[in-house]
Amino acid sequence: MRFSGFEALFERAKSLGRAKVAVAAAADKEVLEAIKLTQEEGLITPVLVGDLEQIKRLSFKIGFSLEESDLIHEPNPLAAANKAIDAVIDGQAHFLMKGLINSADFLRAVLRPERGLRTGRLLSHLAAFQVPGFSRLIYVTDGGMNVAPDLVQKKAILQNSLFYLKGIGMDKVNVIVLAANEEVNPKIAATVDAQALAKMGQSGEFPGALVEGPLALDGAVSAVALKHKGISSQINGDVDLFLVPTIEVGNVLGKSMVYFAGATMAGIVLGAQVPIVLTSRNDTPRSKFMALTMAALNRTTS
Ligand code: COD
Repeated sequence: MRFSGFEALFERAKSLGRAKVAVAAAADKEVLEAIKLTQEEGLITPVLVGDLEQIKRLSFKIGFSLEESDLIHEPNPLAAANKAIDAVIDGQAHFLMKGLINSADFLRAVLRPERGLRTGRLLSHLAAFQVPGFSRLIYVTDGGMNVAPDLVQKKAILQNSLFYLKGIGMDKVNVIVLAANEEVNPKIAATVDAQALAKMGQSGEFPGALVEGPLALDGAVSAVALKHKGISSQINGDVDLFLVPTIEVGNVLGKSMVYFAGATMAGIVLGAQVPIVLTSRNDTPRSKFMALTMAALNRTTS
């Protein structure tokens, strides 16, 4: 099973009933707008942690009634992150969302050794893209958290994404380990790692996934390009998930889809005790809404 777009993801998430999200440093207009939308759609109810005076002022401004929200007053952003994480650990919320706090500070709070959300697994970022002209969602990992993963980390990043995608109902995932070309060159680590990951796939280490690489972007999305280049690929242009070599490649690939191709993007962090919504200020309300949807879907499978 594949998701044709965010609408299909949303319908599935909605069928699971409301999830509770703890929002760290929630006094942010765009974040509250996304929370308002998702609550109105019956997807979530929030625990809002932050400066209550500001949360109330902003909520009033956007017409968001706080009647169904749990409220925790904590004006300091880092302390708010810690309290939101506490709410998750204490079972008051199914997942976590970043508000008006620096991403790295927020992630460090998530990773704090005591009362953090560590599991022993590597935390990694998974983004989903609805790209005009494509009849399926395209996923990219990791363009948001791990800066320059080694082979062991790439394997863990791939496992996180496959665990998520299988958990939401995808029975077969076509994975391309992205590089700039198809030849394995010892001087280009991305190609060496890609070959190693493809071999792991062949020996059954990623059940439910077809893993190929190294492959450049054109061959991942175009059977015609593969034919021109004389490359045989079982995936044959039908990629679901890109595993990228560095954070920059993932970040640029994702933003290119958004800014050059008009794609909508949503992303979450996987590998912690619960999914984590880590949106940036530039994300559109729809993008934040869809990130909440991705996390809500994952509540029992994280
Ligand atoms: N998964 C699990 N544990 C981790 C991870 C991870 N991905 N990263 C670090 N840890 C653990 C380490 O094992 C260690 O115990 C502790 O956390 C601190 O490790 P450091 O010193 O390597 O980590 P930091 O604090 O320097 O950085 C961690 C960040 C997540 C903040 C860092 O990786 C980062 O800034 N990533 C990029 C985030 C970003 O800017 N994204 C841009 C788009 S939003």
